[in-house]
Amino acid sequence: LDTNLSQLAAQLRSGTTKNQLASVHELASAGAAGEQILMEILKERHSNSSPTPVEGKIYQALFASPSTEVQDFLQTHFPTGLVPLTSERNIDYLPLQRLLAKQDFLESDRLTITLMCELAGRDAQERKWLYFTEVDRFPNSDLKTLDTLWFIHSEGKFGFSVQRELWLSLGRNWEKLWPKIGWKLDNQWTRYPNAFTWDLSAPRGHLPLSNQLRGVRVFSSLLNHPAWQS
Ligand code: UYC
Repeated sequence: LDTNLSQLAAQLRSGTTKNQLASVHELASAGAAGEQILMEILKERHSNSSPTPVEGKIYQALFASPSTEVQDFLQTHFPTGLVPLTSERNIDYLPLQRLLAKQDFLESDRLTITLMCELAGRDAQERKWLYFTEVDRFPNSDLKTLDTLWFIHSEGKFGFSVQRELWLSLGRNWEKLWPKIGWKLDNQWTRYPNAFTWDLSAPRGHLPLSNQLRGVRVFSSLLNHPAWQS
């Protein structure tokens, strides 16, 4: 094995998170030998614990590979991805897993809104937006599934739990949160959809979006949900 590749493998096994993410990137551009290492490490890391952004990034790198061997590996070991797609209301999160796996954050954001309306029930599905009372009744497991999918496929940048953590760190102050997550710039609301940033150059907590047109109650219910207490 090439020394450079072994160094990258070692860095991926024991470096800081930042270095691990960087080595995934480099291994992914090192051809079949690099992919082999990524497949091995994904298998050994995934067995015990809940998935992390490093595993999410390895999965994404392999997901983008044209190699049939790599695609067969993913299909065999991770047919629905890394996150258990748990739902208490029979929601199918696989299409969202696919969009996030290919880093299509704009379509992932749209689908997340659609899935949450589905989760809320028939009325919300027709209305196409949520009441905060519906959000309060969301099952913990479904919110955690959504959050973990966003979190591990964004290098740990996106997801409701990231937004919640920022909001708490700002003393629960919405006006401080908006510029922090890029939803307001120079005291102007960011315009949907084109003024938002649909890639990982976005600030932490930028996605998923929550429309503020009808006020902050829905977003407040999302960030205050009991799902994040446990
Ligand atoms: N939009 O400005 N937004 C829409 C955001 C506001 C507005 C959708 C986020 C401010 C209208 C999403 C921000 C505002 C529509 C978001 C933002 C406003 C719309 C699609 C920064 C005017 C057309 C899903 C906080 C000053 C639809 C959906 C409608 C749509 C997200 C206007 C995801 C994060 C206060 C007119 N905006 N939205 O909910 O409902 O429709 O009429 O937040």
